[in-house]
Amino acid sequence: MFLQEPPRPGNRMTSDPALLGALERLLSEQALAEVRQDLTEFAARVAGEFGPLQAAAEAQPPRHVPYDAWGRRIDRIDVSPAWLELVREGLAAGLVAAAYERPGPDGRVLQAALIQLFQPASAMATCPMAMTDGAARVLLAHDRDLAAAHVPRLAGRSGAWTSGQWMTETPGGSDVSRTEVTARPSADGAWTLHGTKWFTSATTADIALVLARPEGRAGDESGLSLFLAELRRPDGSWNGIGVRRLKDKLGTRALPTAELDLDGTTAVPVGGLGRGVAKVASMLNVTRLWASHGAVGPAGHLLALARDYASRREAFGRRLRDLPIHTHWLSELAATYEAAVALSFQAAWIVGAAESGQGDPLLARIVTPLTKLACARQGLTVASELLESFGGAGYLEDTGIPVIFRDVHVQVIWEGTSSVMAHDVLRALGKAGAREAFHDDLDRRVARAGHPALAATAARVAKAAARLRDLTAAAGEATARPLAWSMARTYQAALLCEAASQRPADTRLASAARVFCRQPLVTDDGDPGSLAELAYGG
Ligand code: UCC
Repeated sequence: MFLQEPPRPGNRMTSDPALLGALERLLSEQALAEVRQDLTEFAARVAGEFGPLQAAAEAQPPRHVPYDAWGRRIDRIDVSPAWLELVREGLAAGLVAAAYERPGPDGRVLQAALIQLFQPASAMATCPMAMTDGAARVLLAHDRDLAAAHVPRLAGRSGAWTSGQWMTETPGGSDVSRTEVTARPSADGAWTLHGTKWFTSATTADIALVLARPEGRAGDESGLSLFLAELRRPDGSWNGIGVRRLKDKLGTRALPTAELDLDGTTAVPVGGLGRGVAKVASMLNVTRLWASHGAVGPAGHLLALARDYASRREAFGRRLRDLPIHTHWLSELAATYEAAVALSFQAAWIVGAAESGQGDPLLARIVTPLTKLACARQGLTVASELLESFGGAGYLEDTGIPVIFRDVHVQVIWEGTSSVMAHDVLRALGKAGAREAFHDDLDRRVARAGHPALAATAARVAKAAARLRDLTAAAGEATARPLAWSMARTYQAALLCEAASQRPADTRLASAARVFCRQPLVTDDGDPGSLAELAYGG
């Protein structure tokens, strides 16, 4: 009987040219030399010992224990020890710490590699880390005292604290201006929080940043404030927190996501009262970067498996890799993956540069939602097609492939859906100087695309970039999605052409640019007629 050998991902630090190429482009030789060994050892652990931990975490999803044996309300949330170990491992490897130990572009680029490597074997242990990174940025930006007290332990490695991010309530996950949780002043100058948070991820956190409305404040965004709450009192009991239930989710099943009732949760305002949405936005910008890496990493892992499988699996008398139809398909997926890696790493560089005062915050402001929009969806699409590339085996739970596909799906939703990202791009384009920052950066990259074999491709990208200047000048809500996608695709195309031109001998990169640019880069809506009739069927 013929038996198929299972595909193996190998060590992606040696087998993933897109990932390695991005590191080589964006880190100096010295910086890469400093981190290469650690990254390679970490990638070996991802391919080896973390897989069984992930499987154990998935096999033991979180459990809510409302009462103890004697009838006392305890609201314990039991999570798999394997999942907690993955959180410890990720923190110890520096997934959060990298951005603080090396503030600037290098730190965010190194972090990008760590997240993209870890994500497919992490059982979503990256979720609390993303929020922790975001919380540290908020505190550094808005509250010097809270930052001094908390950032050293949030940005640490062994024994580091983690933070939650509690925004979503029943009136809306996108429209947080309708937040109903209230904050009441208490006698000692602290505040207490009251109400229900509808989606709270990673309830194992030590602290959470919570959006709430001080009593008597306006019922819109202007009345909101951001608070920091510790989840537990010194005796280990909940800080005025009751667990309604755990969420039953399509994926991210090892991650404890709960509905929480806040009833007297002691908290302190972050940076004083007011401007709650604007403050939490600095957290969202960080977690959106993580969500981008969180989609690209799993696509890279599945691509590595698919490449290995193509060398082992025979069909119709040939290995898959020798079937032209398979090669054509995988090359398209590889080109999209290459573009997603290029954009996600470039965004990490741009954000790191802006955070450390070496780069343009307006460019970071616009590139962040573009990156989340494109990379989350591309990671999901590529993962879906790669699942298919294993035939029926890709559909079987015990191959470990379906869990990756389920988990990657969340990246298009949390931290803002695609429409929220497109809307955020519009909002960012409206900031004085932001549009120019984006176009100038794009044009600089287009100008550097001088690869001799890419003349026609580079000309298409230049034409798209020029057309985009008109489109971004006249941007409106109805076409926000196609506009944001046009910006993201054109920027990715420019990054690929630029990268290929830096390394003319790397024919693989030039092919990636050509294949990626076969699709239309800019969507011109033209006059499509009655969209409402089409959308709603009447
Ligand atoms: O919590 C969730 C799950 C947690 C787990 C995450 C882990 C990730 C792990 C990855 C692992 C690999 S999911 C919940 C996610 N929720 C959201 O993402 C909210 C989505 N909604 C939005 O983003 C909306 O666009 C809002 C809330 C920002 C829009 O609200 P408003 O009320 O319309 O807000 P405004 O008026 O547009 O903005 C209020 C202020 C403005 O400042 P000023 O007044 O100075 O102009 C905006 O410029 O906030 C500013 N602002 C921003 N600033 C708004 N968005 C941003 C931004 N992105 N960056 C900077």
